[in-house]
Amino acid sequence: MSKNLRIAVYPGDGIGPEVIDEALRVLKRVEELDRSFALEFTSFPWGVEHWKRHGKVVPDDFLDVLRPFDAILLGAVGWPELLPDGQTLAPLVKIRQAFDQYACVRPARLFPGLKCVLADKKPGDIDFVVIRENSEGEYVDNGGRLKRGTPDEVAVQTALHTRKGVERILRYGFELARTRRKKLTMATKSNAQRYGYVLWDEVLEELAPKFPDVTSERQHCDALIMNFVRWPERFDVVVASNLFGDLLTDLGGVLAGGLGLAPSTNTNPERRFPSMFEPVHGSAPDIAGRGIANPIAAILSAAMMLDHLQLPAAAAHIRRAVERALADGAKTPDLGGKLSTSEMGSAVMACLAD
Ligand code: GGG
Repeated sequence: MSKNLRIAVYPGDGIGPEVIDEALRVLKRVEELDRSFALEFTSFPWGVEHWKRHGKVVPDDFLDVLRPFDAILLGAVGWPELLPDGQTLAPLVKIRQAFDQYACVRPARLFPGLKCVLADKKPGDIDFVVIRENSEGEYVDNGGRLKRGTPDEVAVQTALHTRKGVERILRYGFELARTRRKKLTMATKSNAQRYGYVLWDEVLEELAPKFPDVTSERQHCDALIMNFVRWPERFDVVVASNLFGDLLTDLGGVLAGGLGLAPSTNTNPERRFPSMFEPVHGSAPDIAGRGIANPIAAILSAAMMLDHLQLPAAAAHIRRAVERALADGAKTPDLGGKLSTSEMGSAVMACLAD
């Protein structure tokens, strides 16, 4: 009997709809080939266009609309010339927090056939996963502004780190490290941030003995960024706060061939709410509408969605096809090639059939 799954699709702005179209084509093809599951997609045209028509980026009840779905597939949000970043990004952050999608999983793996921006690094040297704490930290909407527009203006933005939040994301990282090369690195900045990151350090120290098979360490985030560039092969699982994780994963994406390839999850591990899957990249207004965006990050995000939906064979099928297409030389302009977005999608589809 086939498993029926309902997927909410939020293509968003800029190149979001272009790359999501290709991810949907690939998902539909895998569904046809696999036959053990059926995906029902419902698309929500939210974002800048919705704002132009209704004065809001998303409808007021958008969380209630999304809640019954099995998963959410997101493209990209934002168009700074048309709307302040804070407005377009807010629904994305609200989804992550309201649905307790506390584990943002962002793998960085250099595929065969791709060049690394670092001299002498090859596939195998770049293979790590950043686990970004996704529900609190620096992204909590906690602050305010005083004396606006005056020379004495003040802005306060307070990060919030809870023991529960830090402990559960570190546990998630340790569990993942157990299935990989058994090494965990935690990003900290406890030399300068004497409250929040000291809590992170203490929780790591308390948890480490519970995972004796995993080697753990902490690095100040500034040094960690430098070490990503110097010695990427030394990293396996990296756990970071919300903001640090956001910053580290743009670099991780570039080390693994480019942001056009970097997938991401926003996972609620307990499955009480739908999880969300999205490319790491943003809406890239500079290339929107030109049909040249790389759809691989969206396609790999769709594969991560299938993994979460407990369809590992279908997910692996997509990943193999992507790997094969890239090894055969399929490349969009960001990778130095000439393929359009849909030609890249077709190259992956062709490899699915093999
Ligand atoms: N692919 C989703 C997207 O558009 N992300 C843009 C962005 O700025 N994200 C910030 C974040 O992930 O916190």
